[in-house]
Amino acid sequence: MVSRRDMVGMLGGALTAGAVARVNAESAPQPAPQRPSGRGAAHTGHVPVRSLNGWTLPHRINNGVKEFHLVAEEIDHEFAPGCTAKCWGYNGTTPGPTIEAVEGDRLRIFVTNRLPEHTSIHWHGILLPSGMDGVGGLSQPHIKPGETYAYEFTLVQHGTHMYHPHADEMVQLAVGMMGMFVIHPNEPDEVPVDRDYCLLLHNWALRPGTYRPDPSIMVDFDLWTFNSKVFPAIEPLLARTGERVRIRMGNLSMWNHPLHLHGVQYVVTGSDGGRWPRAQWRSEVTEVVAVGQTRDIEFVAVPGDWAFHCHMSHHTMNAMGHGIPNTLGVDQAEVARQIGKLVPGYMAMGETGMAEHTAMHMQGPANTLPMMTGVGPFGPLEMGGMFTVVKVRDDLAPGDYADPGWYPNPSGSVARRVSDNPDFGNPPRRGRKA
Ligand SMILES: [Cu+2]
Repeated sequence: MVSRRDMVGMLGGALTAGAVARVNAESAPQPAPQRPSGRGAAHTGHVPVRSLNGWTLPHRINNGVKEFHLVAEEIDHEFAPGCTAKCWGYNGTTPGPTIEAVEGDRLRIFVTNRLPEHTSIHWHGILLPSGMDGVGGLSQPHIKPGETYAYEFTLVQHGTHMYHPHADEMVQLAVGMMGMFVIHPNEPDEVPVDRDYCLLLHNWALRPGTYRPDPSIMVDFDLWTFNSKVFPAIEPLLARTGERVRIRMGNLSMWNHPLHLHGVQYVVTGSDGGRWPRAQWRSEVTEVVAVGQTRDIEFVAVPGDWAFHCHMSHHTMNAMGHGIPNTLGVDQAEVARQIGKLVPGYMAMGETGMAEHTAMHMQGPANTLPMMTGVGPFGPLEMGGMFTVVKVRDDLAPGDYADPGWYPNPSGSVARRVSDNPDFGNPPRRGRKA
């Protein structure tokens, strides 16, 4: 960790507190790195981070500097089979590829703008010189269409960070421009992890039947995503029983998201501020990742298929109408009969609940996912959006990320039906005669 006071001396690009004096003495505006960059994360025993449904940006070493190249551009993005949209991202994807580096690395990041309007990149949470902070108009001129800018700075911290434009943000974030920026510590972890996942939380106003996210929307979104995918297109998170798993979560959406994991008490261990001192770790089963924040959670994997999702229940749904009358408990048979004369196949919705509103029953507008979807080993999962499954198996090889299918529950360990009579057992019910 470095203090703000250390930083004042280090902004010129020194690597550690111990190097501050040396840099001050040399007064070098762009000092060379203390040692060459370019060691992989493996150098310090850290497993490479795995971006769900995503990828890590390759780099090259140029004179001891790690060089990355991001290209801002329009892309065709698939949220899940059956729903694609024109989005903006980096190097062909939203989110853009994860940038992964090690504390102490000197970086040069080229940013080429292939968008129809200007952009910039802000390195969110990263300690760097003011002129590298990427706020268009404040810290630099905007990057005009066709131009390439170079950002250059030395990493003086570790942690889970993000990158995003600081230019026409309302539009550029709303259509998918964002990425993760993971910095590993420059020394081995006291408590190493075996699997290191990362994902970005986001929301999209992709109105049913349309193909471009609407940037003007502030609260009323249709799609809620982990790394720009909705369930069931979100990859499961795999682990072998007993492995220590970290999930790094960043939030560049317009809502806060309480992320809930079944099956374990996880420990919240870090954020933009790096891996916290152990005295600050705390056990939770739900952690709010607020807008603009990152959070790391860690747990020791126990066998099973465990739901991992946002606990805002509308955030585990896909497109739905929010302005409709409440039909819960309303007999709509006559209305359905009348409408059915005009619209063959019309089905009244939601008399007993929304469970009927699943993939099996509903054919929505073009390019529009069912509100709830996904099928598990016991039937429809009735989820969408920010939902996936942590799959833990005894026999998974270390580093194996191939989906092992559904959990084979040991015999006798699944909830079972004991009666189909509603009077079964006659338990006490207030206001009812026994
Ligand atoms: Cu949420």
